[in-house]
Amino acid sequence: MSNIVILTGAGISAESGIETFRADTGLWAQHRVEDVATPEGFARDPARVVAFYNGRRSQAASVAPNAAHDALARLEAAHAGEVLVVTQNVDDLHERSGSNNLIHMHGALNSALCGACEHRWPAPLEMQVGQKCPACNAPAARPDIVWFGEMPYQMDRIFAALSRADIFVAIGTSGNVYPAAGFVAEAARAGARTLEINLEPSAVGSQFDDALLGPATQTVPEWVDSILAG
Ligand code: BV8
Repeated sequence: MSNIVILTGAGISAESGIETFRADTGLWAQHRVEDVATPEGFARDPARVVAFYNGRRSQAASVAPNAAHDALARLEAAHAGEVLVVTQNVDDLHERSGSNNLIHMHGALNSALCGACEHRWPAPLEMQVGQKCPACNAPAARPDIVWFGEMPYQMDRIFAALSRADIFVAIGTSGNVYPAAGFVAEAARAGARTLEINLEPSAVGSQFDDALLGPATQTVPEWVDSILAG
């Protein structure tokens, strides 16, 4: 009975129509990271940051999960051991496909966070700057997103899962952002077999035991079928 930890990145949602970050025409070619994905950028120009995430929230709401998300939900339902999906994505396509054992390590578009008391509540489609927190009333609402320089969520739970993983798979992630890019080394240290699924080898591709190259909507269902076939 194997324990499987799966790290996903923007590539798994690309074929649903959500832009990745580091492609030539991706989000980071259109926006400066420092402006929209750091606490300092939010402090300088909250309207710009809130508008950036409002746009991405409405885009995520207009697309559907694809065959790769569906295959991971099918794996969780049918596999005898633990299946944990750790996603860097802030869209909700994994949960809409039916994945339940899921960690959003970089936050979620559909959640709002109070910068004063850390209360969380469902984000409206259009957040406003200075919206009041329903718990403490401070005008300190922000998107519940982990920006550069902030601590990703549920790291203790992720490292505990990596330490007991038999199989670690990274899907559609470029291996440029830490600590997620370090999970393959952590899993390998714990004795897991490691697999990268991507269009091309990532920045940490040489650290994986195996690679499956091709679009996620084809490669992920193929891999899930092979695991479920035993
Ligand atoms: C932290 C906000 C302390 C969310 C994002 C070690 C060394 C150097 C630097 C650091 C280090 N440790 C930490 C740092 C600093 C920093 C960092 O990593 N900097 C980098 C740039 C060097 N990290 C942090 O600040 C993090 N916090 O470290 O706290 C700490 C330390 C240790 C332990 C615990 C805590 C916080 C990082 C959070 C960043 N937040 N954005 C948002 O707006 O969405 S980053 C952003 O990048 C997104 O979250 C995104 O998910 C993430 C990763 O990007 P990818 O998902 O990989 O997307 P990308 O476009 O790059 O790649 C797409 C891939 O898909 C490609 O490979 C492509 O080939 C593939 N693909 C495309 N289409 C398909 C496909 N594959 C298959 N099928 C397809 N169809």
